[in-house]
Amino acid sequence: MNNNYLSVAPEVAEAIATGKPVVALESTIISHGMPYPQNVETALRVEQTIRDNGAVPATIAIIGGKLKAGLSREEIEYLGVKGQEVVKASRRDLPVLVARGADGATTVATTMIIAAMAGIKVFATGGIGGVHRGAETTMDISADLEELAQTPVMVVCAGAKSILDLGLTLEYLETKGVPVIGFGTDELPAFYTRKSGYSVDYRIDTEKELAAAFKAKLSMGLKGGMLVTNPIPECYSMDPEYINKVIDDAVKEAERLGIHGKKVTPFLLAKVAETTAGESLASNIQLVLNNAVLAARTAAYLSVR
Ligand code: PSU
Ligand code: MN
Repeated sequence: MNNNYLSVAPEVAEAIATGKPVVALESTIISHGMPYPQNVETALRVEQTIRDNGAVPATIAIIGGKLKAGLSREEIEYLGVKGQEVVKASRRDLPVLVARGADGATTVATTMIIAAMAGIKVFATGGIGGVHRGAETTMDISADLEELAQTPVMVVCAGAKSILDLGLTLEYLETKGVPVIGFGTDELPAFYTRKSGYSVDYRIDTEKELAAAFKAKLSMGLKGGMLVTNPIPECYSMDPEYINKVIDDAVKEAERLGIHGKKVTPFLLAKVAETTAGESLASNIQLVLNNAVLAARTAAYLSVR
């Protein structure tokens, strides 16, 4: 594949060319996932954490129609200040945004696409999109799942929030042939909490083995990625009863207001953050940092040639 739209930051390009570990980061979490200024502070802290763990960070976004792998501090600040005004860009948004020279904050799906174009194999985030509750009538299933089925990037997350139907999300991933790994756990973590009641496909306890499994997948030419779910550290996890009640209320309110399409996830995220008065935000920040550490260390094993 060759395209004139991809723009890889010099530091990232150098790392890829010389086989140094690189970790991709998404930008919807900056524009739509957290409020300003915590979004910018967190994005910069996550980048620093990746550096502290021996890898080069590549935050991904669409700026002026360019698919950027590696943003400057100013570009991160720009996306953070514009917040929800930036277009949330999933796979289907790419053609028009690029042709128009517009900006876009990349979801998990789009970040995977651009990471793969740049040659980056590991990506750290907070939560992924999935099958929404009630999807049997709304058909609201995140494009993130289709991307995991076709694009060769390892996504390190803290599981999925119960704004989704976690059982249906796992069924969908199984159908699509996406391995769901629990890092140090047999149970799928549910973002704010370490437990969900659902099992992962495999438990893996070391970064080295995570890398080995993904290398095997790539070597066999099996298309698609791998989902690594990393539980939030115990001390930052939230009370499941409390957070699940907050999420249930947010889902009901979204239904009542008739929110649909791409607005659903940002609406639910904002509602939960608002109701919990920042408590969930603190957990959210910590779990992203935790995932950044795991992704950076795993990328080191993947970059050994
Ligand atoms: N879930 C979270 N935090 C997020 C998102 C999801 O807990 O920030 C964002 C991610 O960018 C994800 C996107 O890729 O929302 C999914 O949106 P949708 O459900 O519309 O596909
Ligand atoms: Mn959707």
